[in-house]
Amino acid sequence: MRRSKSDKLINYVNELDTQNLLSMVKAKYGANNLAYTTDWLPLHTDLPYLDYPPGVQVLHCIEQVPGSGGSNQFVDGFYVSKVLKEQDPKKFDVLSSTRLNFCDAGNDYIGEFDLQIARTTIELDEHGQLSRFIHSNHSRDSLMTVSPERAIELYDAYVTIGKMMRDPANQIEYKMVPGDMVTLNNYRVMHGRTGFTVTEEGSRFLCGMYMDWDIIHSRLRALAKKLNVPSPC
Ligand SMILES: O=C(O)CCC(=O)C(=O)O
Ligand SMILES: [Fe+2]
Repeated sequence: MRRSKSDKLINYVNELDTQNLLSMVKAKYGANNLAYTTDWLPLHTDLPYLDYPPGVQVLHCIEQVPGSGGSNQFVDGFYVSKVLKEQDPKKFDVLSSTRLNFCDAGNDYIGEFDLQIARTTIELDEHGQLSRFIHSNHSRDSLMTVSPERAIELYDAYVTIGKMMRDPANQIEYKMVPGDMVTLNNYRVMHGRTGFTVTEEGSRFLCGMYMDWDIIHSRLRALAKKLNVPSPC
């Protein structure tokens, strides 16, 4: 098993990571994922086609392209949802009650796979509070299992929140340098990347991994007990 430095710190890696626990994010010939190209990678949360997507993602920069390109954008999905709710509650309701279909199909080292799920962009808990924000347009299925009338409303709301997330005022942009490590709440924060060019001067390589909130919370509680301090969760 390959283990990263961050894994040793927290002592847990999501066993469902389909890339053998760690994902090697670099441009590859015959890439089966947009992340493994040099293209612009639109804002998304990871693995939306799983019933139980990983709660936390870690991206560790090993190599970065010199010059332009290869920088990351981060957007708080809860923030854009809250603003949408204030500005257009009907569209917020559509996005929190209408499911989109997600899929990922292909062939990799475990053989053929065909992952599919339908879920809402905005998930609410029993008190109507935001509990998850899941978005990935490039993992969205062309299939829509709602009525044509609802599909029109859904696209309308989807375009509105899409414009909000692409507004630079709602984004943090950062170009990682080797040694940087970004940790993201994958149930809330979207990440994207500008396109880049691989030259003789340099390439780009990030090492990614996932963790689950269950285990992080469990670790925090166990540590709080051991250190005799109040548990943060
Ligand atoms: O290349 C990047 O900066 C991010 C790639 C990505 O989205 C991922 O590994 O999940
Ligand atoms: Fe990603």
